[in-house]
Amino acid sequence: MKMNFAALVAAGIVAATAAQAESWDMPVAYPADNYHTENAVTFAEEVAECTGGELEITVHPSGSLFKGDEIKRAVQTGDAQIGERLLSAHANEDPLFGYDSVPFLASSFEASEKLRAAAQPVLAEMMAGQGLTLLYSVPWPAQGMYFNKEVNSVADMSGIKFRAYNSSTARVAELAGMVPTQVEAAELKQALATGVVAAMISSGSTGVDEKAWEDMSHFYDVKAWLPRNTVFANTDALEALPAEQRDCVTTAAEAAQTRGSETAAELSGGFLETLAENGMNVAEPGEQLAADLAGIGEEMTAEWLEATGDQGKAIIDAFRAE
Ligand code: PCA
Repeated sequence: MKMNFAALVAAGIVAATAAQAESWDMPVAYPADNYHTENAVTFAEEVAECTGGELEITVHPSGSLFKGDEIKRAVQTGDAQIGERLLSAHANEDPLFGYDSVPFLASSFEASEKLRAAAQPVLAEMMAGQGLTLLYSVPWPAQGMYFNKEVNSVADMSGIKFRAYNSSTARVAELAGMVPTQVEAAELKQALATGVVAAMISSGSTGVDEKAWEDMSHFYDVKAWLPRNTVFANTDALEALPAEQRDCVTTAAEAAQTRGSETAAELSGGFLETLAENGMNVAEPGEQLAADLAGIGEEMTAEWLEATGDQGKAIIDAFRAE
């Protein structure tokens, strides 16, 4: 029996829309209930709605598809079409990726947004050169320091095993006489529980995700910087989409950036309250600690400017001019 296309669809032999729908994988490094991941899921839903279901993006949380440190490469090679990554963790490729982790340069949500805007042209161009299209980025709350004892100065940190997530966090550790180890968030709880690391710099958000109070006792709200998670697509995959679908991705990305940034700011105070409610000592750094860290910050700012030259200076100048 000969059947036409409509008859095949009606008979369930061919699925008319499913056959046309494009499926993208979106690996992310952070847990499903973290606001970055929830924001990415909403982004994917908006893209699905806008494209009438023709572009389906599946978010894979907690480094389950690709580990945090593999995500950028996976998107570059096309093994994933889109992904979210802490770009500052790639500052070893190019120090400009670390623009958001220069100590005390931008330590409020407002300043973080200005710095993002100032860095956007340089960042987009660098990523384009790697076959990636920058879509949106969302800040983490300001970074504080977690320890399992009271710390009043950098001298008190000597020899502590410190979890790093990028080269800035490793450099803070080195300059403070600590011993840095790079650990992805997905492995952080185990590293803390087994004593591989005993301290870290991160936000209240990650502290709550990891139940930091089970492993550490003190949080110092030093507000070192607000690193960002950045979402980018494989440029070839993006360009292979029909123009209307590409527009859907761009529009949803813009909305995700605004929504995610607002959510981060709304939640940040509550994270610190949760740390305190669970018994952590949450405090401002004392005078000596703040002064010591300011000194480390100055040194690291000079190092970053030295490493990035005119481009780094242009970002800081544009940030200050905003
Ligand atoms: N959480 C992420 C990066 C910065 C933050 O606040 C982490 O610790 O991996």
